[in-house]
Amino acid sequence: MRPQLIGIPYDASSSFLRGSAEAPRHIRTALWSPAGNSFTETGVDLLGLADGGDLALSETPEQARAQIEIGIGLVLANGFHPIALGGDHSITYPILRAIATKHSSLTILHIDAHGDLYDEFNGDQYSHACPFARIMEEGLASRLVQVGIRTLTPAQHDQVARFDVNCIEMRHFADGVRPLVEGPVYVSVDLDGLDPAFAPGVSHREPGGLSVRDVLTMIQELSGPVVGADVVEYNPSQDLGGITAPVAAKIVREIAGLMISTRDA
Ligand SMILES: [Mn+2]
Repeated sequence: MRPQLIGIPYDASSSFLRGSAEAPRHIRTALWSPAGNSFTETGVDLLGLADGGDLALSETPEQARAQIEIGIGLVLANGFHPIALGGDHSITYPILRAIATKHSSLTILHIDAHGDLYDEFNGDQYSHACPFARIMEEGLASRLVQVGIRTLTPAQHDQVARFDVNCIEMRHFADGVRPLVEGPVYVSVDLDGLDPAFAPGVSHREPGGLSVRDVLTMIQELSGPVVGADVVEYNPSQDLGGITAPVAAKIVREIAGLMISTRDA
């Protein structure tokens, strides 16, 4: 499978702090930094990894969503599997609208401190707190597996039940519960799923989270083809010494390696 990076510099649906629109170029810089080399941990050379650049996006959320859906559709039409560099987490909904046209049965592996399942947040159904409610309502995925969650409210517990989400809360992950994911999978990584000790450059720091190694292991152990992915919510304005960009890049790197080493279906 051929992955292609695609930058999605959009943060207008953030509920607290903006800044994640600046993330794509920082992630690319970290990915190709001469501090490292072009190989994944599993020995895949990423030299020549396709990069579609950044989408040009409107500040108007409705227009931006349409532009993201079209942009991802073009990545797919060109025969690539997208790895989206966010941006805030609202981008996952229009991405999945495009992906779902190609895959009738898809599991989403969603790594996050937050469920992002609100029916609406501050009056906005398309807030970065809501994408997985929209995705599940529209049937864009057949199964949603969440890992690292540690902020569920009663309203979100109701949504977990409504959409039959396999929600592995962080306290249960810490007890050894691990996701079982089979078949085609879309991977959505919100960097605030990691502990702020590993990834402080996020808008919503939530202590008590995953390690970088926890996330890499989950990615490397996926058995089904990864048909698309996003790495979202990196906020360079909140980072400390730029340590979060290499974390985002490392996750992108291992996802890309896994795609490259997977045969096309
Ligand atoms: Mn989050």
